[in-house]
Amino acid sequence: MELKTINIPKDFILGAAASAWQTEGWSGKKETQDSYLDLWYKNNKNVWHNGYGPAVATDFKNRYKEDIGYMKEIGLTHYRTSINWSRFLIDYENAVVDEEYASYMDDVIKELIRNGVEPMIALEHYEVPAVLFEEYGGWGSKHVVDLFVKYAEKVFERYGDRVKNWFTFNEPIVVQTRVYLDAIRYPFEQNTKKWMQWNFNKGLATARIVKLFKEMELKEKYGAKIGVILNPEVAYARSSAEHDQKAASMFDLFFNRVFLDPAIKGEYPQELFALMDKHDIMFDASEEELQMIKENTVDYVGLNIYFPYRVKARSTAWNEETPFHPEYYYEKFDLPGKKMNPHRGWEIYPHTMYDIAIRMKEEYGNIEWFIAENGMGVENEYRFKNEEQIIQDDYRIEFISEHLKWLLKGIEDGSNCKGYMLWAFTDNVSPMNAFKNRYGLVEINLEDNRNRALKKSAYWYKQVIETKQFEAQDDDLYK
Ligand code: BGP
Repeated sequence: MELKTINIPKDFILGAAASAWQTEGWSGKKETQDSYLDLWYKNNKNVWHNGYGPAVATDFKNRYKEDIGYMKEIGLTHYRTSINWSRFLIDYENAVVDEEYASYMDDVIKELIRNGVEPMIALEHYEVPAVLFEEYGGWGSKHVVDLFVKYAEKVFERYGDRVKNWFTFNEPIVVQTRVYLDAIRYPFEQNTKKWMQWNFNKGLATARIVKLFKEMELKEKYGAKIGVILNPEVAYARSSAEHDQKAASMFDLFFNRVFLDPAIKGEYPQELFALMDKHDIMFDASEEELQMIKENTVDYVGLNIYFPYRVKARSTAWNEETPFHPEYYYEKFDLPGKKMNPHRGWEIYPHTMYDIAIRMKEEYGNIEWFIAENGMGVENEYRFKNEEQIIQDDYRIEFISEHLKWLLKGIEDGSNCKGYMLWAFTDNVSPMNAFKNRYGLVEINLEDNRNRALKKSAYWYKQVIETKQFEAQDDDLYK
């Protein structure tokens, strides 16, 4: 297929992402400062690939100056990460700040800005403190919501004058889906009602932080914005038939609209209330809390988009003895001939970028948004090293190009998308898969003292940032 040159709007942001727990490591962490992820890792090390986990990660805590140097070299203008709640405080009830961690964070932010890289920061990327998980049931508790607001206030007091891009959560649906819905993560409890309460409490927490943000006048004083980073899994029905279409819309309701609607529209879909009632999974929400959500919607959203989710109507009976699961209404559909990333087991379908872009325009008031994560994890990348020891990750370059191409087409058709953040800046630790699949522009060599090296994609990305141009397949669909 022929290649065509694609132009990127001049003000379009091209950055890269990571998170605190996936990079920083435990250096300097106190015994009482485990996060939920640390707790899971400690209780279940055997499921983490080759035993690697958050303990050392990429050692960013000690090597951030070196890493920010690489950001500068690549020309990244934005870096998205998180502040680790479990480490930022030493007393979660009274929001007592850990000065050592806070000054490290302060240095990271200064160093980023000094090097021309805008920090974009989430307050939680699965780093809910372990002790709050054990004592109160984590996000199932409204008290934990109160504590999160107290924590956020301290963070804004410290860094609110310098960080312009804030987010309450990264992928707020993920932990409870793995833990309470699918029961594949510690502590392996299938409990759909808990799942729904976590969903609601995180939606509420977002609204409360938006309110706090307004009260602290961070927008007025510093031009800052507050949003949330969600991971809608764009649902495609097997067929145009009504039963398959319904399956897709049920999936969308339970996994996408459950966060998109309250955050952007300030309201939960009415259909969701009826379904929660029917299946006895109604969340506990007061009138005041629903009002809080209504009055405090986000300024913008980040979306993490990796793969499409294909569904069909159920063809087998639901086992009525198991707790309700949204799968009651759908089954996963295995599209024949689909293109796969076999390492991660995710379908590659760049058109998803266009579809979500148009959806944001048409169904969500064309709110400002950006791609907060998209990328390709590949196993054993060492085999692609050339003689100069540079990983030739042409598959990643193609993956990014094709996704960017469709995203830009969505912008051309009016979607208010402002940027693209690649997952990830460096290789880092995934939940459970650890260092198995590598995502980075920058290689982390575990065999060689975690030394860093730019991959071919880093040089390519640098050029794209500089020229605001790249080449992609000239397929008919694009015309
Ligand atoms: C997103 C998370 C990231 C990152 C990424 C890649 O869902 O926000 O933290 O891990 O997915 O997925 P994985 O690491 O599971 O391969």
